[in-house]
Amino acid sequence: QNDGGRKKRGKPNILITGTPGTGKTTMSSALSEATQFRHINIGDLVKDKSLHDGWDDQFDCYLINEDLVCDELEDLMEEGGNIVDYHGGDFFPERWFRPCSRPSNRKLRVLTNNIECEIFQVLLEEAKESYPEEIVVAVSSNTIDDIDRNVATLTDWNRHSPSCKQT
Ligand code: DAT
Repeated sequence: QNDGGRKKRGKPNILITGTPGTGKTTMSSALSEATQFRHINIGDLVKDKSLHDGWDDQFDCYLINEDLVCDELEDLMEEGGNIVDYHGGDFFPERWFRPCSRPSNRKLRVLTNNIECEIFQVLLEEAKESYPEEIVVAVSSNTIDDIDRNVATLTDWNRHSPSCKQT
């Protein structure tokens, strides 16, 4: 089919990451409502679709099977328009969150949420090692006002860069 030579375009994907309890799910829900992007809570997905290798008694959580998670999400991520909510992110394929070719789209595929604790620096460094540094954005989310402000900022960025080359 002749599409005028245009490459497939899609909405960006956004990764919301940070330590547990710092408001990732709260912010992802609000952002999903504001942007109509799909909210994917990895913890819930792993549980609902059994994408794990059993329960870990020591850490009191499922042993996530990273390959199964990536297989499950591949089509949706290629389509774009996803908010991925998880306390890690180094195992996701980089292409899911890579920067767009247009300079105006160069922000924010990856967002690191919160807060003033040591582990935050570790996560931020991890995110910067896993993704191009210019798309990693750290925000603080210590109050409800912070959430509103972050959602407004992200929605605005998204509005100004609604599409991006995914192929
Ligand atoms: P996470 O998904 O990172 O584990 P959550 O969204 O479930 O975190 O939030 C944990 C709790 O903190 C929940 O009771 C809501 C509250 N909370 C989240 N973000 C907040 C914020 N910016 N200010 C105040 N409370 C917040």
